[in-house]
Amino acid sequence: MATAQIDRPAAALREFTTRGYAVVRGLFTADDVDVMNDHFAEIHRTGANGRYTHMSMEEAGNDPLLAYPRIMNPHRYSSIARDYLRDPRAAEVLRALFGEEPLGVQSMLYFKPPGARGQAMHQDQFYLQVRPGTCIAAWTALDRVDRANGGMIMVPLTHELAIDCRKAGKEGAGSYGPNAIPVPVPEGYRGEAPELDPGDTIFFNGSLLHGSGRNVTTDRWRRSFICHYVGVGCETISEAYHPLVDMSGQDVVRAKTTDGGPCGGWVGAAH
Ligand SMILES: O=C(O)CCC(=O)C(=O)O
Repeated sequence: MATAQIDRPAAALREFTTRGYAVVRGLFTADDVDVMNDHFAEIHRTGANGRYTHMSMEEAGNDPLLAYPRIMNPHRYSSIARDYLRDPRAAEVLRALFGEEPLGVQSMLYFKPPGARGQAMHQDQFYLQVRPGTCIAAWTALDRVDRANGGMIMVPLTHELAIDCRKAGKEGAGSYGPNAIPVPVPEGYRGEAPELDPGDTIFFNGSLLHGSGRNVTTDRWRRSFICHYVGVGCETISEAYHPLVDMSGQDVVRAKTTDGGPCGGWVGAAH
């Protein structure tokens, strides 16, 4: 008897449209996860010709995030990261969610070792400043992820709300960086923490409120590869996201705005 094929992009679109985010199980294989983990460990070890720096645990005063800071935009110098940014399996889902061709604008690898602080609640569009429309993130688990090791907290339906624009510079409790902007969960909304296996990907709308807690385990890392995308119809985007990359791997030009900044980082402009 023939088994019914699951239409992955269509299922993701239904969930994404109604809730603001969709979990796609097994988007990447165990082999893909091994390739990514090995490659990002190599960047950490070698420094990628000065493009990535970190402290030893001793220099870092045992702060795991200083010893293992995130790797920003490895797709700009690593063909492995660039190939995963434009992976056909992710692109197929993104085409359904955007309703048009996607362009990659950012990649990040978070190591999030045991003890590492989480990321204050925020909306990505605050940083990317995409016009028209918004961005979509594809957040791929590279370890088994749950609340204890600092899994993502997603607040369904908040993608329908305006961007909460507050001034940067306030320390977010338990946050990655000193300049995080904690956005409170609005009344009537509730965060949820999807449990993920390595290779599962969360696709989420740029307006969706999300963040993560501290990794409170003593022995479980929470590595993740995160890419941000816009639709091909994007006209302007924050200057931190250039050049854009199309799904054939070519750089693409769009107008720059001086608003925004790297995701989760310093935003100089007052909003
Ligand atoms: O991985 C995390 O803990 C946070 C990631 C995040 O907030 C983002 O990609 O926008």
